[in-house]
Amino acid sequence: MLMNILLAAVIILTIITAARLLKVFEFTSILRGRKPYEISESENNITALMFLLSMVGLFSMFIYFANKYYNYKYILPPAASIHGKEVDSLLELNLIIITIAFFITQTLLLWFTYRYRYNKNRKAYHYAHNNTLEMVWTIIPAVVMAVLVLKGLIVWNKTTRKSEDLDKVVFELYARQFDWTVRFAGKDKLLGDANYTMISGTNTLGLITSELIDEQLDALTKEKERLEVEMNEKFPNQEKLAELKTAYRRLKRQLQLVLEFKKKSADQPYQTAYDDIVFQDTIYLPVNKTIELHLRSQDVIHSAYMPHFRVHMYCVPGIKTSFTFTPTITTAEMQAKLGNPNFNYLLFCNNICGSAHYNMQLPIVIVTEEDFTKWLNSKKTIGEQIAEKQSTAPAEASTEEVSADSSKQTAMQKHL
Ligand SMILES: [Cu+2]
Repeated sequence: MLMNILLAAVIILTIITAARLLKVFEFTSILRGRKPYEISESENNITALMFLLSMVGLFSMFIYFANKYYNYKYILPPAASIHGKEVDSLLELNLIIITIAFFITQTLLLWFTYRYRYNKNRKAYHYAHNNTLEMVWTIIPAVVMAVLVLKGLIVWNKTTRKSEDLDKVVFELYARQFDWTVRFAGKDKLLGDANYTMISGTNTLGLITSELIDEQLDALTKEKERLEVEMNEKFPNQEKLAELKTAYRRLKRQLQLVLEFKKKSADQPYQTAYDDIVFQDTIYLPVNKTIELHLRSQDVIHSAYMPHFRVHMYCVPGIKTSFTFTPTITTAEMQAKLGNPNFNYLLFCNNICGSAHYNMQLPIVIVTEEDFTKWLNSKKTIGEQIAEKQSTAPAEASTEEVSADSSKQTAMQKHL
């Protein structure tokens, strides 16, 4: 603290001294019969030389800092996915081009300032136009930009296209303030249908199955009746009544939409969700297998970021996004590589989405295919959860959630 105050005092005093010195120069030049700010030839030469010196300083600083900070610690951690290596080479290509452009333009800028400094015997040449020059500095950047965009587009297409690999692993990340819900597709490699109208306290993902439709219809009907009673009270508060009416309209619309699912399910039952696996703790993924990640959001825009896999994709309410990648290094291998036995891959939310945004992270463990299958088989599917719920408890008393909230805290503490 004291050091900071001293430092601030020194800086302020230096500025005041410099300002006073400038005043002194001004007065002495007036005394010598010169106009204030008229620059002598030697002063002009010194200024020009300073440009050359600053060029040396600038370049030395650039080389020093690039050497010091261009590494895993400050740029990106080692890539652990196939396309991650391509992303890194794109980044490197960009940096190489930018560095070359930086050295060329800054050399020209600072050298010209020195070389063509003011000289009273020289008159500036008016150089109005040169077509060749215009062509060169338009075409070269255009070609370079086109190459960069095309190379980026190739990687983008690869990662955002759904995979045709039959052996792929399909999972979904569902974001909401402030946690992630993970859902793995079962053997059918399909994520069961879901819709926002189906979202309830116990069905956070809005999954659709016939049981969940009935549950939702039941809950919505009860809520509708409750609202009706409240609206028909004898001496209603007008403001409250307006609020109730809006809620009632919304509820009726939701009920209508859920009823449509009910009708549809009579012809074609919703069955794809039964083998889905939903949870909220550590994600296990197999190494060297295609992973097809789907993303949704319940409330605001979130962003799923797994830096080691170079996976980064927005979760947008109302829009489904996706990302395909293949992890190449298991957690154990990465721990050995980094010499850090506590290392864990992580999933973050990378879009400031509210007050507890920092809380949106989950550990990821990359394991062999065998271990992954074992882990996945140890989890209960939605179908199993529904069956269990129906056999053990009457519907009303049930507190079991489709997504296991309670397991999250302990799992996070264990892993972080
Ligand atoms: Cu978020």
